[in-house]
Amino acid sequence: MQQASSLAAVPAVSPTEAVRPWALAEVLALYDLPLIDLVWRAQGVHRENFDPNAIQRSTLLSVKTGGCSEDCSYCSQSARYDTDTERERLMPLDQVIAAAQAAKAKGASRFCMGAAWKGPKDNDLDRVLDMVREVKALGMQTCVTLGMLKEGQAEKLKDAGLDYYNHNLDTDKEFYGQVIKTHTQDDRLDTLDQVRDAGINVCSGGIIGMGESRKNRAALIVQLANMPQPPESVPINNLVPIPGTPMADTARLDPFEFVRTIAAARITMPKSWVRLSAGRQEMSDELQALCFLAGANSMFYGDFLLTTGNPDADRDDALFARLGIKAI
Ligand code: SAM
Ligand code: DTB
Ligand code: SF4
Repeated sequence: MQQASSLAAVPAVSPTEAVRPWALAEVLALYDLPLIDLVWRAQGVHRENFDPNAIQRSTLLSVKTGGCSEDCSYCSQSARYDTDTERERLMPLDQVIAAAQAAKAKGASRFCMGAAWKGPKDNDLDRVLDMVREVKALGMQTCVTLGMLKEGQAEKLKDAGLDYYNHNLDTDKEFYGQVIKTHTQDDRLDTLDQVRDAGINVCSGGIIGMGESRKNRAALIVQLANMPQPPESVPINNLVPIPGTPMADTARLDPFEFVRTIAAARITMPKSWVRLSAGRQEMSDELQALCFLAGANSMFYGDFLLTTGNPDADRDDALFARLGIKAI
């Protein structure tokens, strides 16, 4: 594989051509491009593979909140940190159905249910399976994020009609141990293998702005892009600093570095949906438009993510109208 060590060495990829495996130096060279060149190139790849004026919208619901055994340093839901997040038990089925109906009425095409677990116990999973069946019956795409899966659980989710499983690699292997100590990135990869083997679409991305280096960010993109089959959906989250967590005072990432990360994801994973995820509430409309120009074509829609806010649906509707974007 050619190692790109200078701008001249960035391979001139035909937009439709997926170049894999990606070398870290190649992706770092993408990050080093002038922003306009990088965004231009990402937009070219985007247009070859997607309608550039269409954005997929998913609504999130936290079906089990807080009290998680894991120590992820960014998370409001870890039992180890003193945050404002109140613990809540697994939500009753009728409340989940009502929330999904409301999301559908507002125009979301996918409903994502999140649980603050290391992984689901079998009896909890049975209740989530009912949620998946009922949401699917509404005619929506279904997604869950439940933590690490044990053998057989992915197949049960598939049988219930699950379309996507979200499980983020979150950060580069080298940086992972500085963020999370209660499990390893290999544990997460194991769950992703199970999801893939069960025939469920994979949704996996990460968080940036946690104090990682550009090299760490590029390495995460390389890892995702070089999977035997890249994730169908790649959420790029900007850290939402949560008071009480070890990351509460982390310095804010340069927004253009966020845009570069979206562009790098788009170029290296031409066929994947790249999701502009957490952190959107703090972004201006102009910055979001730049992210769409760089190839983001999916987002969370609705006033809440899991425990933090998201732009009001009305603000998003107005933004789409101003940009001439259609929701899908
Ligand atoms: N417990 C499950 C897990 O860890 O996969 C599912 C829920 S967990 C909250 C889902 C994802 O939300 C994490 O992998 C992380 O990428 C993202 N996330 C959590 N807290 C965040 C924060 N403060 N800022 C940005 N993203 C965050
Ligand atoms: C993902 O990558 N981002 C979403 C979803 N998958 C589950 C979660 C974002 C959480 C942001 C912080 C919070 O609201 O607690
Ligand atoms: Fe638990 Fe998931 Fe939060 Fe980690 S990210 S503490 S596993 S809810």
